[in-house]
Amino acid sequence: LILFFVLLAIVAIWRKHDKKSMDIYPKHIFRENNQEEYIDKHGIKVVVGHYVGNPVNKIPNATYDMINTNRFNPMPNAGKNGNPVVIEPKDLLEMQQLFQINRFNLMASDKMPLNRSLPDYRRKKCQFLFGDYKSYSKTSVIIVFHNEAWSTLLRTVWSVINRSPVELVEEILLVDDASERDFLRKPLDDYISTLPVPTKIIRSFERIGLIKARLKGALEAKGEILTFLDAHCECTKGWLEPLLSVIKNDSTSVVCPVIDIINDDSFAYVKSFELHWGAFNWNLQFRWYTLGGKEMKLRKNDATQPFNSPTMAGGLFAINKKYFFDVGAYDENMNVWGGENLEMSFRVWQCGGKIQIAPCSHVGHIFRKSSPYSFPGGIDKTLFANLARVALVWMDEWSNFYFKFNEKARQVKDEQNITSRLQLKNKLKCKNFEWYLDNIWPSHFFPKKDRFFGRIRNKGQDLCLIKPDKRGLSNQPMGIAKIDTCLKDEVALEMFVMTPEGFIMTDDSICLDAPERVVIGPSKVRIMACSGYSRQQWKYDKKTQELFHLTNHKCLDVSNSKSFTEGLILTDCNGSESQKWIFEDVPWR
Ligand code: UD2
Ligand code: MN
Repeated sequence: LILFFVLLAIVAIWRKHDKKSMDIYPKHIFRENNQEEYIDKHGIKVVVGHYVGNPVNKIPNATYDMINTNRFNPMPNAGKNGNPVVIEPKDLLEMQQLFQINRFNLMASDKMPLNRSLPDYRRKKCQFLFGDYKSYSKTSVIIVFHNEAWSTLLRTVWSVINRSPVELVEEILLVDDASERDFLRKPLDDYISTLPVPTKIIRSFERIGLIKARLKGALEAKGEILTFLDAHCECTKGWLEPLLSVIKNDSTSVVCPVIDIINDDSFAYVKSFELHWGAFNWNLQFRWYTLGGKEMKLRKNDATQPFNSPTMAGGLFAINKKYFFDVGAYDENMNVWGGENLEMSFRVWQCGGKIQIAPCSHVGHIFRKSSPYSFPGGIDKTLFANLARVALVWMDEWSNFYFKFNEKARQVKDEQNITSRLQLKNKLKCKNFEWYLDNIWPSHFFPKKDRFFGRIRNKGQDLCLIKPDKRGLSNQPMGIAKIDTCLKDEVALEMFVMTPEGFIMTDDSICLDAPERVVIGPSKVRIMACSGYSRQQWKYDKKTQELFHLTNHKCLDVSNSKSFTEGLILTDCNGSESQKWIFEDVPWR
């Protein structure tokens, strides 16, 4: 009997041990090539799928071996100083094959050392602003990843180690969202244990998505500040001090660096414009805008000060840990990818905090044209459900506006249980969306009650004013103003807003624009970035149905001359049908 129990105990211990050794790493599955399509936050149609070759260009699929092997093989000078990586012609086919895996040039990345050099991208003045950095709170740097490449992941880590003051980094936390690569298991554990900064890997066994992965990291973080990064970034000199300095002065400020571009093909580091801020369009897609002329002037003397941004891109930011949890962390019912950046932006602003960009802080990020991973549950159940939650919780009656033009979000909106998020909103006494629009983004283009919203139809031709990029004519949102067949359904693509000041605009912050000075003969009318200048102001006469330019008093007309094919023109008012415009209200409230 004793022998039997001893045997049982041994078996139990052995099984426990075995289970443990199996459980250290997430499950390893390779899925089928499942492709999905969606419109990304830059408005581009994106195919999500798995290592699919391009049959048109005869690029074969990436092989299992390519996907699961770490091919990091650095050459000391590749990518040096932020320069592009050169690939030899004999390697081009393999390069394209490897590109499928992460949807960036993996071969180029694998040629670059983990600590490639980069110039100091800051303005001179930035170098002298943070002398007291030792008094700032320490940060945990949290990097979440799913199937990231070895070289990009560890280059991110090394850029943190090499370019941050040691006094300010408490630890680096890598959160593995159920990656399926052998080299991200034991080899990564072993590598991490050799790093000079305390670095830990937190593993999720199930695919939980980047939102819950970040939450997991935040819960384990020891630092007073949390700094989140995507797993394919490169921090540049002096990136951290400006972020932590803002939080030292105001613990309710969520601070983002300037996000520079690491070219997805050449891995060249491209500095981006410092004074960009974030907002969003009618489809709740994140958009960058440029600081307006007035604000620019204000900043002429000092372009190093942090400035407010209505929304953030989402991946790169620092936040006080206590504030992160006080203000509601993340919505735990958001899955996989997308929408969390707007959710956090609306929440922080409406509930008393700020989103800011610190122009002295530069971090590079690989922007990809498509997504390398699957969306478990499908895009409709993930991305659009996330966006539906954003709208339901934070946009009040404005959510109707979003749902009216976004069928996919409309279809999943009734399934959402948002009770706990509404309780949070209540508890924090958050302001409403209208307040946010009026105060945080006064130049927004949403159809408030004081303005016209709908279609603008030409009476003579029975055609509608369109955005230049409608119907895939080009990806340029700007160009000559045109009219085209009015669509049967009410589609956001052909909707315009006319403000009380006379700006006729649409959601990419583009406005109907014509030269101010009166010229002889007709002049072209364009759709251009809204400038706030009088050349974009119009007046509509309901009686005559004429739409005329506020300063030169000419009428908007349809061109019939060859040199102005298709385009709209400004010409002397003559009462003809082609100068008559019908403003068709589209109700949405
Ligand atoms: C942007 C953000 C990203 C996130 C996303 C919207 C920047 C530069 N990037 O898109 O941080 O806010 O918009 O949700 O602002 N990941 C997981 N599990 C997943 C999917 C992704 O861990 O299921 C990781 C991924 O490995 C990466 C990070 O999450 O490190 C962001 O994903 P991305 O790079 O595909 O997102 P991106 O840059 O297109
Ligand atoms: Mn990214």
